[in-house]
Amino acid sequence: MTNLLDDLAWRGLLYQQTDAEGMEQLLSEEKVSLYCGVDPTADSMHIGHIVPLLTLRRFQMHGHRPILLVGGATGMIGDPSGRSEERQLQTTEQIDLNVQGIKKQMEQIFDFDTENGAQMVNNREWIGSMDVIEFLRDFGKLININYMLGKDSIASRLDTGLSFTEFAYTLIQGIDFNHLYDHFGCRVQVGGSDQWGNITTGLEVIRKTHDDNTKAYGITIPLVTKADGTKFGKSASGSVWLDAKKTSPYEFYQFWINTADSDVIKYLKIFTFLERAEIEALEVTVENEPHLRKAQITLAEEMTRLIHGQYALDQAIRISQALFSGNLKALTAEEMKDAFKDVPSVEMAKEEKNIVDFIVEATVSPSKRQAREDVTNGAISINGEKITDVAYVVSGADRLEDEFMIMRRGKKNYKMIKFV
Ligand code: 629
Repeated sequence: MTNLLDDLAWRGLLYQQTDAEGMEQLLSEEKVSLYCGVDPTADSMHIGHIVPLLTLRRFQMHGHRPILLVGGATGMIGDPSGRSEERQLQTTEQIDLNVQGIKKQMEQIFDFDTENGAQMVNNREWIGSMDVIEFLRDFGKLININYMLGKDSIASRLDTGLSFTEFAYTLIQGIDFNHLYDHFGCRVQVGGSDQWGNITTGLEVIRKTHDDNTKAYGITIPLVTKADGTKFGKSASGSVWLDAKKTSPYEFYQFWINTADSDVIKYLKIFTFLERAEIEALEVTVENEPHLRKAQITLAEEMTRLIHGQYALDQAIRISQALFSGNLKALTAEEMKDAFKDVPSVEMAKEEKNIVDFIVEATVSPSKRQAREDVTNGAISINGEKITDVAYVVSGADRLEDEFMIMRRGKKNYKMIKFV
């Protein structure tokens, strides 16, 4: 098996390391426990969250043991790292709901019952019961204000404003690392590059509360970037969520399919468990036959299967093929709704109407004359069925679930008609 750190480096997953040599030595000597935390700011994770989690899985595949921390306590505070503005506090009830959602998603990504199965923890377990005097005496005293002011996440907010609450956040995360070090034998913390300050605070706490030869390490992962400079992880409709109710498996699949040639190999390295030889073979196809989009298809399949499973992947592929071929009849009403979510839509009344009038009212063709011509030429279809008779009457039978219709003009112009 290839060396884990070499593999991580090749994948572009190593950004900063607190002690690269020490860590290399550690991993060559023993199987370790390591952790990454996610704050329950929403009831679902998005694809930005999974990069460090997938990295933990890579460690797990090499025999190490992942600890997944859900920030039931830190989520009550809000991490200032990488943010230019103070956060709005969320209610305990909302945080609790979010914790449930995130735990469920973590359970889907990891193995829990093998010898080095993942463990899940919630920092509310130890932070929740700590009183303020204990916090200030046992931990506050360890950290110098000057040290904290040197951190990016804090320094960058001094001008625009930072509450004491968010200022104290980094120390809470530091206490977590110390707690996991003591009670779970955790030696390494992994996070995105924005987590560097919090990870090093943890090492500081560990150093101050233990003797000199204790050893813990931190590594960060670079921010995922796009070659065109726009922000990674957004689709037309916003963040790409893991929750199928927020981002359908079809949208999820499409997000990856739409990856640029200049990004796709990088993403295969970061997000998939394909091996080096397989990724290098795909790199050749991007060079020689980019129009086949083999690398994008592989990426989309791997990611959709990983997050949503084989069945949802098959469905996403079916929708994509139906859209590509124009054969909408192969789809269920549910699949059509999903497929055309981002297509322009118009609202119309539930009335019987001549096809030509209907087309004009739906703004599918610009004029009656054009509409008549489009119908006669066979350019118009309703729910995948061609309509060539200008006397055709659009009725309830053309409505899917009595609610909507997909109308197509020419090869690619779709419109969703919603009936009200
Ligand atoms: C307590 C809380 C800990 C350790 C970590 C944490 C959460 C951490 C944080 N992370 C981000 C989040 O939760 O805020 N303070 O949204 C997010 N993370 C994944 C990556 C990240 C980071 O979950 O580390 O860099 C995004 O890629 O922003 O004891």
